[in-house]
Amino acid sequence: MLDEKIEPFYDEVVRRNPGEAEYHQAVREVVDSLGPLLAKHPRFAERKILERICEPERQIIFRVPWIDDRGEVQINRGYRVEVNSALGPYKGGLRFHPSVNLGIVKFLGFEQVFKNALTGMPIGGGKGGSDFDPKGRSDDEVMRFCQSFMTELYRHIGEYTDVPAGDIGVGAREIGYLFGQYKRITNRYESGVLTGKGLEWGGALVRTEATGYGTALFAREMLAAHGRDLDGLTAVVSGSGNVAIYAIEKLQQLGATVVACSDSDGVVHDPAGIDVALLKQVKEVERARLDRYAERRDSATHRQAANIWEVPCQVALPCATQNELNGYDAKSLIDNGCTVVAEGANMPTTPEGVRAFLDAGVAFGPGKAANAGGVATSALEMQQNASRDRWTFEHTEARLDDIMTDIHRLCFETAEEFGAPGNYVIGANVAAFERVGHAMVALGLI
Ligand code: NDP
Ligand code: 2IT
Repeated sequence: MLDEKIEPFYDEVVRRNPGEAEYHQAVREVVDSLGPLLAKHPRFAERKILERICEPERQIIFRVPWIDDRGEVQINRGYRVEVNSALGPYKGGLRFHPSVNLGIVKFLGFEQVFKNALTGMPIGGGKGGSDFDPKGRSDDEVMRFCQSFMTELYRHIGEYTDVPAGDIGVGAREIGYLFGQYKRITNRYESGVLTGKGLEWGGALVRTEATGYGTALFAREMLAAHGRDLDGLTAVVSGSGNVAIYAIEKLQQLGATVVACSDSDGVVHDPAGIDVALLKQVKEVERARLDRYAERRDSATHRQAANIWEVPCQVALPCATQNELNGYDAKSLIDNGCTVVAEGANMPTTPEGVRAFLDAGVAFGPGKAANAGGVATSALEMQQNASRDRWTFEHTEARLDDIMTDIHRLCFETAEEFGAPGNYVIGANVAAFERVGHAMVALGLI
């Protein structure tokens, strides 16, 4: 496809997928990067690679009925969108959050295809989830929901077919209930069907930490490309879930001070540096809200409905959710001296925000590159399951570090090759699309 055909192509994607704003946004960002690549490989246009990538291979929507603790019937909607399997089985997380809808699952699955390609591991892309809201639900309710969800999902997944994992609202507890039901229905101990498992039953060391660690390592590489490091820098990390907690931990191990984090209610400001042990106790053990952190720490304050991006910092890692950082926020960060942004969440920066960062010369690492450490370590978990092996923390973390360093180098060098030095958005989109595109050409019209 030539450059002038991109606009009508995008219009057609919007027409065929009405009302799916996040999906349109994710497609637009990739498509806008691809002109020079499509000119380089005419075969991609002949074989309609872009058109096929934007049409998921399979989209599954199902009813999830379950009974709450009061004995009342609840009905949620479940999704699994299997976007592309040219490089390997569909791979990607499950999100349980009331905002989940088809457009959100499709945007996440679309991003996942490219992210997974960047890891260099043999994994295709997909995503799933439900509009189930785990907040305020008892452990038994979560279990009953997961069992009902898997009672339908099991027929669509498998270690060689589709391998889900966690995302927002889905951690080791939920993966446990999902895996237990899969095992019961299929009568197979098929460890490689899900990743993010507990360490006692097939999980891999470092998977819990991997996304956050990987994002911090990507930020380290972005600084290293300019002869700098994290030591002594001030950072801000939005969110306070799985990705945020371990991004904070690794940033601080690398010498930065993280002075703020957040949840959907507000912002914790802690100029002394976030106490990660206390944060884990509040969020992972007690499953409490973030204000409890501030109650227990003298140096910290909690402000409701505050804007975390107004806290001055040199490094910012958005690690909560999509479109959490807009053009105004980007301008605040830039005005306050921020020079490095790495996305731990998927598509957390709006198109206006991305443009502001690129125009200001901020080093901007898009999620599909910067947060790929989670899914890459999922692939390492699959590898350990397949070989019935168990690696040490140090060995696995060293693999993660190599993978993140390689992804950074690939994006950096691709951006230079395509005439956009320092533009990791173009570097990531082009390098990933090239990998998936070559595989799709080789596999014929499928
Ligand atoms: P968690 O459920 O562990 O944590 C999510 C965090 O983001 C919480 O602090 C939550 O606050 C906040 N959040 C979620 N939705 C919203 C919202 N609509 N508005 C404001 N805050 C919100 O999820 P993860 O840490 O796993 O995921 C965070 C991001 O990272 C997501 O974008 C996910 O897709 C992405 N990601 C996750 C990977 C993984 O391995 N887990 C891998 C790669 C990317 P609250 O508790 O108040 O809802
Ligand atoms: O967005 C993501 O990359 C994830 N939620 C992790 C996917 C995975 O399969 O580990």
